[in-house]
Amino acid sequence: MKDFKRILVTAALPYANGPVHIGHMAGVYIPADIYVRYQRAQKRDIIFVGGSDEHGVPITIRAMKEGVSPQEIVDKYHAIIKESFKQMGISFDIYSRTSNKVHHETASAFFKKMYDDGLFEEKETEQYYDEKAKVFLADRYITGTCPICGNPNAYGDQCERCGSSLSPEQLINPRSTLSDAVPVKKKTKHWYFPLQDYEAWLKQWLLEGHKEWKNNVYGQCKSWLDNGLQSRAMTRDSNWGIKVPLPDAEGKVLYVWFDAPIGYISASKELTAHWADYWCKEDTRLIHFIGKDNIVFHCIIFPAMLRAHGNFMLPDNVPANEFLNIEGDKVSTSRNWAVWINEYVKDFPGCEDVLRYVLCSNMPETKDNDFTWKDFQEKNNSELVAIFGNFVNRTFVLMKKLCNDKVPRFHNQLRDDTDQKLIDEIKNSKTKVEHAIEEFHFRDALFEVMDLARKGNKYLQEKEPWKKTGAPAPDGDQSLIDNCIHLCLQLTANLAILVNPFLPHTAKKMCHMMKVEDRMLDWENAGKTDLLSYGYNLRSPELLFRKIEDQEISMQVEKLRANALNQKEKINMEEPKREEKPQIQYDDFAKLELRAGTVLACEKVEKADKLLKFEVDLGVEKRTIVSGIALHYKPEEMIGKQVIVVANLAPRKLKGIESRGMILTAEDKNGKLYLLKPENLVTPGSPVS
Ligand code: B3M
Ligand code: ZN
Repeated sequence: MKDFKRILVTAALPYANGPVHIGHMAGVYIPADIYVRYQRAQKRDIIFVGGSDEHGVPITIRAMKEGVSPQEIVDKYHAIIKESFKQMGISFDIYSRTSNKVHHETASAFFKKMYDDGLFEEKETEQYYDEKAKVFLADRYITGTCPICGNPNAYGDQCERCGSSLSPEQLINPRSTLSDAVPVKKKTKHWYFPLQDYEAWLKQWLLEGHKEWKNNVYGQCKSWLDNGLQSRAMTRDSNWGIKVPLPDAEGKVLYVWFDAPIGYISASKELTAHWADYWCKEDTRLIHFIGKDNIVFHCIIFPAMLRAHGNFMLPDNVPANEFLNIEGDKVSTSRNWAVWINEYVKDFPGCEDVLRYVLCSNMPETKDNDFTWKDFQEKNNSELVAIFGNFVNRTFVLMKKLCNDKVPRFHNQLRDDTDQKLIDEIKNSKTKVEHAIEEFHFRDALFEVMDLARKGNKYLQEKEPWKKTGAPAPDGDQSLIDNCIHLCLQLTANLAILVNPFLPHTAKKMCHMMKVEDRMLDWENAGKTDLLSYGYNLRSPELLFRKIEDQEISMQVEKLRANALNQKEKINMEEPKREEKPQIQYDDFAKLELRAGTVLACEKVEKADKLLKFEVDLGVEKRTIVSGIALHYKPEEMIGKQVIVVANLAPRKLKGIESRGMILTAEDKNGKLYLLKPENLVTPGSPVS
C-alpha cells in the first residue's frame, strides 16, 4: 500500500426526505465512524465529512405527499437526521447540507468548468412528459414494467426488484407517478456526460489498479464496465435543485447525482481552509463509505467527473456494504418497515452503544443480513452484559474486596504461564483488531474485542482469586491475588482502548471509572500491560450495560408490525372510497335543474382559504355562487369559463354571502378538483340533462 499523509473519509449523504433507519447505520455510518475513530486514536491526520442530500426527485415527491414545499421537507428532515447521528455518536467533523450557498457555488463552478472545457454533449431529445402535471418525467417520476424481470413497479432509473439500472425509455407501459397519466414524448435539451470516453481509463484505473476492493464492489463495477458505458444526462427539467449555470437553461437544474458527491468537497471547504490538501494532494487517502445502491455513482461516475474536471485525486477505496433486512423482510420506507433511529434513541435511552454493537456484529459486509429484535436482545444480554460488562464489573468488585480498592502490585517473579498467556493475548488482540479495521473487516475486529473480554473471564475462572484469600500458603499468598487482579485491570484498560472505535460511549464510561483521561484511549497504548499503576485508586464501577427484558422486545416487534399495518391502511385510505347511494327513479333526477353558465367574475372570499365567489351568467339572470375550489383554481383563470350549475338548490349562506346554486366538479384520487364543462361553448343558461 502507498504511504499516505492524510485521510479523507466521506459517508453517503442521506436524502433529507425522511429519518434515517438501522439499515443506513449498519451499511454506512457505523463502519465509517469505527474507521474514523480508530484512525483518530492512531493520531493520523483525518477528516470525516457528511451532510444531507437535499435535491432531486426523492425530496420533491415527499413534499408533494406531505403537501408542503420541498424547502420545508429538507429543513425538517435535515434536523432530525443530524440529531440522530449525534445521538448515535457518529463523529462527523462536519455535517453539512447541499442547500448551502458554498455547495451551490462549488457545484455550479464544477459544472461550468466542465462545460467551458467542452466536456458535455448538448442534446435535444424526446423525453416523457406528463401533460396533466406539466412536467418532464425522469428518474422516479416515472414507473412501468421492468423489461428485465417484469416487475410492474420499476422506476425510470432503476428496478428495485432486480437491481438493474434503467432509463425511462426502457420501461414497458410507462406511467407518471404524479398523475398516473400515460406520458407523451416531448422535446427537451440537456447536457450529457459522455462516460464512454472514460471507459478505457476507468478499466485501467479501477479494474487493473484496484483489485483489492471488496468483491461485491469490484464485481458490480466490472459488470458495468463490461457492459459498456453511455452518455448520461447531467441536468434535469425541474425547479428544485441547483440551477444550470448557463444562459439558455431556464427551468433546468443539475442532476442530483451530479451535485450530491460534489457535496463532499463543499463540506470539506466549509470545514477547513486546508480543504485542498485533502482533495488535491496525491498523498491523501480518500475513502467513500456507501451502501451498495450507490456503487456506480461513487466508483464510476464521480471518479470520471473528478478526472474530467482535473485537479482532484480519486478514491482509494469504496468499501460499500450490502443491505440489512429486518425480521426477514427488506427495509421499506414506503411500507414503513424500518427501525427508525430517532425512535430507537427514545425507546432505549442510554443504549446507543448496544445498537452500534448489534449492527456492527451483523454488518452486511459481504451479503445482505438480517436484524431481528430477538437477536438484538440476545446479543445484549449474553454478550455485552454477560461477557464484557460482567468481566469489567467483576474486576472492579474483586479489586475492592481483595485488594483494598487500589490497583495492586504485579510481582513479576510470580508470573506463571496463565498470566503470560493473557499478556500475550492482550498484545495479539491489538494487532488483530488493527489489521481487521484497516481491511474494513469490522465484524471480525469487533469479534476480537469481545473475544478478549471472554478470555478475561476465562482467566478469572481459572485463577479463582476469591477462593484464595485466607487459604494457607502458597495458595493464599496475597501476591498471587494481586497479580491476578492487576492483570485483569490492565485488560480492562485495554478493552476500553480497543472497544472505543465501536462503542465510544462505553469507552468513555470506562475511562471515568478508571479515573483516566481520554488520552489513555490512544491506540499506541493498546497491548500494554502497565496502563494503570500500582496504588492507583479507581472509582466504583458503574454498570456498562443493562439487561433488556422480553417485554421491551415484544413491544418493539409489535410496534414494527403496527407501523407497517397503519401504513397499509393509510395507503388504502388514499384510494377513494366509493360511496354507493340508493337507487333513484328518473323523476328524482328530473327534480334537478342543471344549467350551463359562463363565469363573469370571480374573487377570493376573505378569511376563507378554500372559497371562491362567482358571478355566473345563466342567461335570464346572473347568480352569485360560492364554491369551495380556491385551492384548485385561481380566480383570474376562471373568468370566461363555462361551468355546470345546480340552479334550483335552496340558497345557503357561506361566510356571510348568499350562495344561490352549486358548481359541479369531479375529484381525482389525490383530492384534486376539476370543473365539469360542456365540450363546446353553449349559450349561457342552456339546460343540462
Ligand atoms: N442521497 C442516495 C441515498 O441516500 C444519495 C446518496 C448521495 S451520496 C453523494 O442512498
Ligand atoms: Zn427488474
